[in-house]
Amino acid sequence: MQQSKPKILLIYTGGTIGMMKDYETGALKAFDFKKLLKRIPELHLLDCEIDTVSFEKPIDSSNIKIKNWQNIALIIQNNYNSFDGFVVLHGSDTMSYSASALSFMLENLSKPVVFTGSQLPIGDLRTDAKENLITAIQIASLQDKGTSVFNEVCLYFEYKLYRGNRTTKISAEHFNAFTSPNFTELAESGVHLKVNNEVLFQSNSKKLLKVNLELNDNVLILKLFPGIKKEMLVALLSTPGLKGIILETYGSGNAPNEDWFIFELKNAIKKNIHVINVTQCSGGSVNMGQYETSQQLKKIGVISGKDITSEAAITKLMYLLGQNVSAKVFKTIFETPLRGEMI
Ligand code: ASN
Repeated sequence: MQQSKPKILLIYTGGTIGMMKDYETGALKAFDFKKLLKRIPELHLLDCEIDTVSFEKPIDSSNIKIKNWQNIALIIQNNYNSFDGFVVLHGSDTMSYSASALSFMLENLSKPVVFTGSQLPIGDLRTDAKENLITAIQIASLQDKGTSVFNEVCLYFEYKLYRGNRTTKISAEHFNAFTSPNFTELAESGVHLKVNNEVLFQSNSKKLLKVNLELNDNVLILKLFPGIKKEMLVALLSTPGLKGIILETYGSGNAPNEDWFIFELKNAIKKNIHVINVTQCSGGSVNMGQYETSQQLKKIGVISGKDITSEAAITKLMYLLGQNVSAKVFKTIFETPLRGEMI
């Protein structure tokens, strides 16, 4: 008996992949999806069934908002039982944020959700879009004894498949636009697709998919720099409604240990504003207490982001706030890996 082909849902949100030059301004603008598909006749040659759905108005990913993440999550929820895998076509600028957000929103995922896009539009002769799209679809279709090989939110770009919430965009020029500084690739595409089986996320497949739509965006990221002034910190921390802040610190989680700095942070924590320590280094982990310049942070209750990316940290913060996690356990839960986003 012939086995049925895997069914893949292609979700088009926008991004360079589907852009064309505006005749008047010369700037790249998101384009109609149907016309985009006509440019890739190769899709018909793939050994899977592909269905497509598009954002009503495709966007440049610099315009992405929580409501767009909710839209993607709802599309996946509504089609979850009818498809074997999902490919999300997305602009590369904020793809790591979106992949991170979706990893938290989609709990107990047992099917692949693969984000991809490109640096050049699909209509460009030298485009990187075709390879990215075709391999992303093959990855989403990959099965072993009838079950999906990948059960997590991934990001595929330029021959590498990454855990989505471990990635960051590093180049506005190279086709190799992403990296995953603290976690090895899930797979690499060469003559063969080499899957790194030992590192794949093991979901509890007995549990049903739970879609968490609530995210709280009363959050901000503050990157420290030598010379940061008290007035700036005070102004940021008194933002009305602020619930949490990602503090991008130096090295292994170090910050100025001047009295005013520690005092303002301590004050914020007292007011139930969560402060998370994430390193501005592209690799490595926060280790509060290693230096004198991080001992105080630890003492006043700053949360360790360990080796998390800023993209995953800010979306994890939005997610946990959206879940109304109580102040008592917030630190413990934040410091626990939920979707493989930290050690
Ligand atoms: N500005 C584009 C976007 O993020 C960049 C890209 O897709 N390469 O939508």
